[in-house]
Amino acid sequence: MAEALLETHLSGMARYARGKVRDLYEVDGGLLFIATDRISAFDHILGSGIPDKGKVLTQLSLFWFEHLKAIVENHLITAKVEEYPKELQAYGEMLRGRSMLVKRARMYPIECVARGYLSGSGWKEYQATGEVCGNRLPAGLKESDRLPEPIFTPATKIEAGGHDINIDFDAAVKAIGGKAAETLRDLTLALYRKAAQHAESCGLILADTKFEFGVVEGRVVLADEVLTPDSSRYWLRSGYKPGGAQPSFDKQYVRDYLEEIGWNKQEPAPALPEAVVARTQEKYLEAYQRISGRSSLE
Ligand code: PZK
Repeated sequence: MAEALLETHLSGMARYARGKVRDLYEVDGGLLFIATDRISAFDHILGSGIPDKGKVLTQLSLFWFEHLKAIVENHLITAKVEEYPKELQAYGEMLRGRSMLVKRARMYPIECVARGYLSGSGWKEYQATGEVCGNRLPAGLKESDRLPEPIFTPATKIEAGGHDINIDFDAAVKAIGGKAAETLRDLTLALYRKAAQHAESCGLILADTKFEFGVVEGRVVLADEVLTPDSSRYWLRSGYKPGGAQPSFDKQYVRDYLEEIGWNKQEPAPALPEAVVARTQEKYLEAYQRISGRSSLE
């Protein structure tokens, strides 16, 4: 098995942002987005990576950028290492397949979430109030039920560690203005509908997903990673059974293992046994194959 890439070091280049799983560097002509093989569960980065996970997530984002480009422009410049600035050529082997050169955008300070099913924080909020982010829903819905219509459920970004906070549309208007909030809501729902339709044709349910948008040269662009298992909830259509939580398409073996060993969900996060790593790696590859229709990462 190939080794997992857990950290990136590009000497002499300034790191622009570091996420749980992705690293973003400032480079000539844009930003370099690198997806590592790190994996999180229960809000912690685990002690083991999943080999090729960063490649799968990058190739999925590229597939979706292409699939969705008629709806909205995106921040991608190129994912071909040969086209990267020359100071990056020394890192070609590390970057190939798992990186993208993107346009620097002025990012909107909200997370744009679309939900077609009732799960996670949406299910919690619905049980308490009958609404999700100001969207009133029919009474009597069960956990994981399909919603009558997809809904826009924005959230505010919380730096390092904390959970995003769900907000209603009025709070999004206060954060970014009415015109922008309407634009991002409409784009989010249009992107979700198109992606959910494709996922369904691949035997998957796209329960919900998170987009981030920015502005480049005055135009709204889709940024960040898109429709990856890290930014989305994918469920297998076969076996879908509302009335409880659905197994995670990608992380279920990891969660089951962590529950089985009784980890208290505090640092340090455990490493994973080889068999759990191998089975999880297969799930990421399967997600890529189902969604992209390609049999292997190039
Ligand atoms: C940007 N993030 C989220 C955090 C990551 C990513 N095109 C862009 N221009 C300017 N800023 C960003 C982007 C994008 N995408 C994205 N933060 C800033 C983020 C941590 C690690 F890889």
